[in-house]
Amino acid sequence: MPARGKLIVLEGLDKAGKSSQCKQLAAKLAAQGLKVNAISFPDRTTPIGRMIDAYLKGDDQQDDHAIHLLFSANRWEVAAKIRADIDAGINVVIDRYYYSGCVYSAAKNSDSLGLAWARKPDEGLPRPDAVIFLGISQEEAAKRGGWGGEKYETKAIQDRVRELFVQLQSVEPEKQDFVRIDAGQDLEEVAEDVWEAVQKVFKRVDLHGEALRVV
Ligand code: NYM
Ligand code: MG
Repeated sequence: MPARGKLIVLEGLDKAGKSSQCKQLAAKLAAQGLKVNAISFPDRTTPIGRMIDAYLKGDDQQDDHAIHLLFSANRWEVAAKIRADIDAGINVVIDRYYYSGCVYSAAKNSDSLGLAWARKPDEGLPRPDAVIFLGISQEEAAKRGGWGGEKYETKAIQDRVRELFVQLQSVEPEKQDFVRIDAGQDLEEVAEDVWEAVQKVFKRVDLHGEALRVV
């Protein structure tokens, strides 16, 4: 029986370089003759994704809880396809997942929307075999600057998101999922660290015949 596909997520703040690292990783896996499907969240192409896009661009207002649930629904739309790909031996590389979902919503500091509440709607989704967290320091983020004009792209929110990512990585089960990589390095060094981490995941999953888990 062929090995199942692996589910790898890249996470981090805006400007951490996730999208280009995802692209490189998918290309490297494909170059090894492996099947790979690269996706990103939010997927702005679906009807729910278009509502999210309008919210992020400031063209539409949403209650904090309502938009949170839309981000989650946007993942559930694709959950069965992710599972089918993994079963068919296709590796799935994802740019942002429910970890972003939790921290960006909780960064609004609303009393009724903490990390625990934020995590609930994603329970039952396929759980990644590893989450590669591209960490950048406050200084490095400030140097890169140049956020766009989308919702959350302010220093105050990004600083709070950074704190919440640390908090999320300090509790189980998320703690087990994260592999932290210094994204302040040169792009090539980051890509090498990502590749090294991914190879470890492949070895671990195949060696123990680990089944895909759920959030
Ligand atoms: N974002 C992303 C959320 O607030 N919740 C989520 O569940 C996800 C997946 O969307 N600032 C936020 C984080 C980003 C914004 O994502 C757009 P990107 O990857 O920058 O296009
Ligand atoms: Mg962004």
